Amino acid sequence: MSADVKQQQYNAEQIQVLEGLEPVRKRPGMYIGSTGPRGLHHLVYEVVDNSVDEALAGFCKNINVTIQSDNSIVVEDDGRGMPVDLHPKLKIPAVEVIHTVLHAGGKFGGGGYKVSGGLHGVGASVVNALSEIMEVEIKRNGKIYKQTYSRGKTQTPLIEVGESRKTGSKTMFKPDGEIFEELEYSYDTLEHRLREMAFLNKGIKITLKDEREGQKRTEIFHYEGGIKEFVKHQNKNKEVIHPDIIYFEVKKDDEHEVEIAMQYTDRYNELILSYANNINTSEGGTHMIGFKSALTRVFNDYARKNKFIKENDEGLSGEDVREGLTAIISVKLTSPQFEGQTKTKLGNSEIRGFVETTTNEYLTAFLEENPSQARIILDKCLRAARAREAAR
Ligand code: 0RA
Repeated sequence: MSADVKQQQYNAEQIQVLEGLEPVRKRPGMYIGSTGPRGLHHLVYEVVDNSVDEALAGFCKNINVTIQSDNSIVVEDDGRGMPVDLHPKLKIPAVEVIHTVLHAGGKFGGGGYKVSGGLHGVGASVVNALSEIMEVEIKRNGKIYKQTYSRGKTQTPLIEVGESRKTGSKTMFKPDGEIFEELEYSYDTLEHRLREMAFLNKGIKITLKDEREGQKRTEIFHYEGGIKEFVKHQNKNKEVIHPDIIYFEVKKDDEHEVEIAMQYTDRYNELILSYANNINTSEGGTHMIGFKSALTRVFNDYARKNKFIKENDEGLSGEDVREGLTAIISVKLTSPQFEGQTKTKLGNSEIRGFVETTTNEYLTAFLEENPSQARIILDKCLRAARAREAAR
């Protein structure tokens, strides 16, 4: 990199620091998509994502989300507590940097899979910018610290307010009525996303509590079986055709992980949900392509080997082997590339081969080890193929 390009980058960073969060308040849509209900709910996901990151890093088990009676939100976790030490350059506490500097602390940097990069992944500072009040309480170093912000600006310095032997972070925010068209949270919307997060991150316990008058309730989302239970949940009102959910999880290196769960139902349609770093990749991408190729390959190989179809027969199509299938594909990677119209298409090319090889291996093993279930699934695929032939 040339010296003047470096200089430019340096200046750009400086400007961002100096500008603070005004740009976020000027163009909220650029940062959270909209100022309607979607954007409003997005604020909660941004804050929860930071706690989920702490859980994925292995430091936190419980996340509590509360809708308070005034439609303010509290997110509390039992992680290490946000860092409070002074930022070497800015000379203010790290937690204050996280909340008042755009992108800074957004994803802290360094190691682990982060719930980010998807639609927005903009961090706590954007939530602050769009909140009339935001308060953090941190338990760390045997102490309890507190700081408040408003509309992107620090309101009170970080102070010690007590002592505690526990660690964790608690964030309260109230979305700004000057920004959002509507301030009322939908329990169902939050429930749907938080349950999905719990399925995608097995073992973490997310509690959702509604304290609003007339709709008080609490639900706990905690799935030791992870996406295996997600498939069961998706199939709960459907007739499944074989007893076992096919499931596998493989970590390749410190940078790539794939987890797949699948089960066939008696339906004609397929339901394949794919995720990258907990973000629903509704436009699919390389993980989806790898999975689909492996599926077609494995069932055709198995069908030929076991004489379900003749050696030089045309074989089963992709649609034939997906008919009635419910599947969840979840990949985690350190540098996800999101592409497509809505940035919900995974682009990382290395993921395709990884998912394909893994699915080939585990699905083949499942069919070999479970011949009676293999037979049921194959029968359904063959029926789909015959119906397709007949229609032609
Ligand atoms: C210690 C170090 C780092 C982050 C956290 C604790 C932490 C952040 C949040 C946000 C919500 N809950 C939290 N709990 C802990 C920085 C880690 C790094 O630099 O990778």
